[in-house]
This record gives sequence, structure tokens and C-alpha cells, in this order.
Amino acid sequence: MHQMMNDGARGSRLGAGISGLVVAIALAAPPAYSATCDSLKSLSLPEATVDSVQLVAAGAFTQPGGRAGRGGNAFADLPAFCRVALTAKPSNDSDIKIEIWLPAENWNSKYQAVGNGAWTGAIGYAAMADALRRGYATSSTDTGHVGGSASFAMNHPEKAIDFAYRSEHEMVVKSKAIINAFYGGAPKYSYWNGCSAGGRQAMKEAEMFPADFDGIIAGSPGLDWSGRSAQAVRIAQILENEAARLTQTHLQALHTAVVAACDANDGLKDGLISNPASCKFDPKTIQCKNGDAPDCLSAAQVETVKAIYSPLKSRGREIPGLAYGSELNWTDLGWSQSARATGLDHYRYLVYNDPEWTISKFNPETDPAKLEQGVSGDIDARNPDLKAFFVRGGKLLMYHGWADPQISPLGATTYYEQAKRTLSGTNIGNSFRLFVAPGMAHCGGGEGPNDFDKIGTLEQWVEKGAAPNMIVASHAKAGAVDRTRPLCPYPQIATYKGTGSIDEAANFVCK
Ligand SMILES: [Ca+2]
Repeated sequence: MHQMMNDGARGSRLGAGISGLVVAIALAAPPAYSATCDSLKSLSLPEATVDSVQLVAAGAFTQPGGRAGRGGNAFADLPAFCRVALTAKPSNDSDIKIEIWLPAENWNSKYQAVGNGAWTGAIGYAAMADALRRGYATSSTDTGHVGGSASFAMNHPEKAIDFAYRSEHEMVVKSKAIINAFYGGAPKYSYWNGCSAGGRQAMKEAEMFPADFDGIIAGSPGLDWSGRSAQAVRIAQILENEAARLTQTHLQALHTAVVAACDANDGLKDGLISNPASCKFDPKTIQCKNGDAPDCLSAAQVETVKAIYSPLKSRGREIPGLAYGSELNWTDLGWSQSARATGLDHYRYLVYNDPEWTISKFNPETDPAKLEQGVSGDIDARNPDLKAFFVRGGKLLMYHGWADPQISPLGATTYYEQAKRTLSGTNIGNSFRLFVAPGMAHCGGGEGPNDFDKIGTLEQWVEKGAAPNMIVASHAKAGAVDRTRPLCPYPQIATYKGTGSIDEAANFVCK
């Protein structure tokens, strides 16, 4: 153990030796923890160095290199905290940046790690701020590289492993050590909170490092990260033909037709498709009869739409398409620019090591199989055996949007079924609940209720044993809530009781 000054003891000595005025000042000072922020600078950590420590006053934090934003400093409401920056080098080629924020007072005795998005190599300050506001000690990593491209991984397999899972686990181990040093004890509860790539990271943690967390939030998880890249490149290849692209007007026409065909399948005409599996929409029904028109699709566009809904099947690998009802969120060229970019990067830098590799070279027969080789496959979080995490009492809260255009929610429902089979006989609901929100886009937004308290729900489950039987979500228009609705544990859906407003959650039950 390293030596450190105890603020509390120092305060007492001063108070005992000098005047009553000093005692009053000492009492008004923030409660002291085991170490001062400054003392963490000399903390010795294996394969890591403390780069800087800083006691940040309440409201004083501004994002490094960040823009002020329209509303001024988005961090102005942050309480005082001790900010620690580390570099971890678990391999010769590693350069993992980590930040840990420790509340200087009113610590809730818990730790919350936050995740990243896409190929992002950056500290997630906004998510850390959310955790800090709730009293958490929190941390984030740049996953071992800088920037939003996968080019870091080319000919750097150790950096690819850092991205895949090692940076996250390193962050957790280091964060717990620092929390221990600062507060003089381990966090009472530790949580992961992430969406998209952060959901994939969540599942790598659950699958590989079951002792890291007591509870895990996995939002819109990129479980089959590499498979999703294959699906993305397959669609991008189809869209290289200009005639196959859809405008926003076409997407609106398509969405209107899908909703007309399938809205009532879940028992309620509310504009939302709560059970896309029951939807048997055939895009051919809106194919133009006499030439092109804004409210119908050409034959080439019909083929695009069919491909987006359908799974990519390749040599035993089946990668799901997007769900019916997600059409309004297919933006660029009738699909998703972000999905295209992440998929292209995956093939360039993790499969072919060729920055010049182009989408036109994609071979849907052979290329998807190549994704499982080497570090490409290491990124995937497809192992459905979560026993080790569950046996420790770990709780997994997974959520997804049925209208997600980036990562198919069908990947989450399939994984849930696989995990259930792997547990064989035991009640998976004690450990793993999946909430799929009708009409929700990627990690939030969309036509359906999509705003809900994830961390509060997990706290209740882990700390009070209250497993979520439903979560009330809200939808807002121009800042005003216009619909609330329960999200239900899959495979249940929110079912209307038959009376009262369909915009109020109280008039629905999960079944
Ligand atoms: Ca409906």
C-alpha cells in the first residue's frame, strides 16, 4: 500500500490545536476520503501510468477540445470531482487512454463504467457526466486508439484486441484500484452502461469477465459486430446502383404501407409495430404499375427493400436484416451512412488489410465467412453462455429498438433465445431481461416511446432484488411528452387493456 495523507485526521489535528473558528471551517469542508486527489498521482499501477490528476471544482469542467455548444457549457452543473487520467499498456503496442472521475463529496459508493460508439476512439465525457451527476465514480476509455475509423487496427493486432475487449477490462481493473485508493474501499456495486458499440462491449464483459460487474446495461448491442459489417456492405453494394436508391419520400411511402399492413397485428392500431415477426409485408405490393411515382417503388427499389429486410445467409452464417417498421430511419440513399462506413472499415482494416478495398469487391458468398478469422472475429460478442456472470448474481438489462436501422434487433432476440437454451432449465428471467421498444431507432429516438431510466431500473434490480416486469418509456414531441407506454420483457408485448387513452402507460399490461 502506498502512503497517503488522511484529510480527516489532518482536520482534527488542526481543530484540536487552534481555535473554534478553524474547527467550524473544518466541519464545513467536504467530507474527506482516504486519499487526496493529488496523492493519486503517485499511485503505482501495473502496466499503466497516471498521466494527470486534477481536483475539478463544481461547474468548472469543460470538455477538452470541445465546443461550447448552443446552451453554453453542458457540464456547468457537474459537482466537484477528482479527475484522473491514465495510460495503460497491457501489450507492447497498446496505448489505452482512460479517465476516472471520482465525486469529491456525496459519492454514492458505486462505480459506473460507460461505453463507446462505432469505432470511436475517444473518452465519453457526456456519459461520464450523467453518471457523475448521480453520484457515481465513473470511467471511460478511448479503447486504445484515437479517431472514428478502424484504420488503427491494420497490421496492429494488439490494438485490435484492445478495441475488442482488453481496453474495457483494463479500465475496470484500474478504475477499481483507484476507487479503492481514493475512498478506502471497493465500490459497493459496479455497473456497465453502454449502447451500440457500448452494448457490444457490455456483452464482451459479461461473456469474458464475469466478475467485473454486478449489473450490465447492453443497449442495441452489436453482438455480431463483424456479421453486421457484412450485411452493411451487402446493402451498400446494392445501393451503388443509383436506380436502387430510395429518397425520403419513397421511404415514407414504404413505411406507410408497412404500418397499414402490420400495425393491427399486435392487437392495437397505434402506428407502432410491436411484433414485427408477425408482419408479412411484401414490398412488391407498392411497386409502381405505370412508371415511377413518389408513392410507389421501382422494381430495383423493391429488390433493395427486400434485401434490407432479409437475412444474409452465407456458409452457415445467418445475419439478420432490419425489422418491419424501421423504414423512416433508413436515411442515406435509402439506408444508413454510419452502417456503411463501419462495415467498409471492417473489411478494409480487419479482414483484407487493404485501405483501397472497395464495396464493389464484396462477394456475398465468400466474404462473410472471412469475418470469423483472426481479430475480426474477436470483436464479436456472440457467446451465449453467460452462466459465470449469472452464477455470481449478475443482472443483464438489454434493450433494443424495433426500428433500429444500424444494428438489427433480431440479433438481440436471437441471442436471448440462445442464452435461454444454454441455461437449460433455470429461469433466465432471474438474470437476463431484454426490452425491445416498438418504433425506437438506434439507442433512442424514433416514433415510439424511447426515453426510459435504464440505470435506475438496473439499480432497483441489483440492489433491491426488484426485477423489472416493465419499464415505462415516454415519447416527446417538441419537448412535450405525448405518449407513455410500458416496455415489456421479451417476448411479452405491451397489451392494451381496452379502455382509456392509448397514450398512457397505465392502460397497458405486459403479456
Ligand atoms: Ca400496433
